[in-house]
Amino acid sequence: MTTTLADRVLAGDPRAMARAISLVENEDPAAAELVRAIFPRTGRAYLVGVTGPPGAGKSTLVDRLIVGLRTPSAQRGKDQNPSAGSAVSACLTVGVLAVDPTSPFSGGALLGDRLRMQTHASDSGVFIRSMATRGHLGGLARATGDAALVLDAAGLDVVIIETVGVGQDEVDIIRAADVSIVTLVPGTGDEVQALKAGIMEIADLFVINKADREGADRLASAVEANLSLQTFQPDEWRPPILKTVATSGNGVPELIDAVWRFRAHGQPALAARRKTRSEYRLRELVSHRFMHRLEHAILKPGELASIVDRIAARELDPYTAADDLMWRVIADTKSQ
Ligand SMILES: Nc1nc2c(ncn2[C@@H]2O[C@H](COP(=O)(O)OP(=O)(O)OP(=O)(O)O)[C@@H](O)[C@H]2O)c(=O)[nH]1
Ligand SMILES: [Mg+2]
Repeated sequence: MTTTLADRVLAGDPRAMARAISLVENEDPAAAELVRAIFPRTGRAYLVGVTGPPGAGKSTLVDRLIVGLRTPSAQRGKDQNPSAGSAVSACLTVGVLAVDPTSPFSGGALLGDRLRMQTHASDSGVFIRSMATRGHLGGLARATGDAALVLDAAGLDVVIIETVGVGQDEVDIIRAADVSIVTLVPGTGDEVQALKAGIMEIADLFVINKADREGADRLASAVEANLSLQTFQPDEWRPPILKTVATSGNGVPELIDAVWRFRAHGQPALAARRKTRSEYRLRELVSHRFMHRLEHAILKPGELASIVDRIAARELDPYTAADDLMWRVIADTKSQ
């Protein structure tokens, strides 16, 4: 069944893509098989991460990015750029994953996003999907990474991952992206938040959205002042600070240009980033699978909780407990 689903995903069937994303979102056992089948056909899409505080205008901006990428001028910009990768024949196709780490439900808070992006509903070159937390955040980051693989395998040229927040939690999600756009808004104290959360390091491009509001220049200066504290090598990418008004589309063409410039600039960096991502995914998956096996195949129900209680009560130290659990998994594997 999954082979057929994988084939349909590879053929770019939107219903199969939606179903495949549901499988990865629900951590369905069939998801692993699906990813195995599509993985060799991934690595072609360009993954664009858009993050920022709630209400920064990310979805409005993403909507504008879709429009921009679907027009031939964005296409030209990409083709003019010899190192931007293989030329795409007709028009750029775009996938969007709107991820909300704060919401346990797909739908609710994100319904607005769907409605806002409804204008693209009839465009077969655009695929939009909301994703929300099912259980722990690590699960969401993994599901987002896998969902991006699905869209990549389906042949979409650009996959935009929108996620709310500017904290450490989002860093794991945005790690899946080839380029990270951090959106900030004037007059909300974002400067302080941004500096605190350490997002300076993950931003490849800064966007001051709602630049029609007062304080945009002040915010740009604050980000600039912070950037100037860092040393950049002469050939190193220095994140530009762009101003946009997502509601009117002002500054969006410049943003798209900056994305392509980053892409052209960062070929070695891209390879390194993809390698880091592969390593992160591998490590994360091994620990997740290990724990899953432990909890679902080896320990009795409630046993993990009682070990945790004993550690909390200082009857057992965490190192001894961890070693013991590790050996139990190894012993179980050997006995099979
Ligand atoms: N004045 C002004 N308003 C904007 C701009 N961009 C977006 N907005 C408005 O800001 C509000 C929030 O926009 P969204 O696009 O939903 O913001 P978001 O960051 O996706 O929000 P969440 O996903 O809920 O975190 C909407 O009412 C938009 O119309 C802008 O450039 N200027
Ligand atoms: Mg949004």
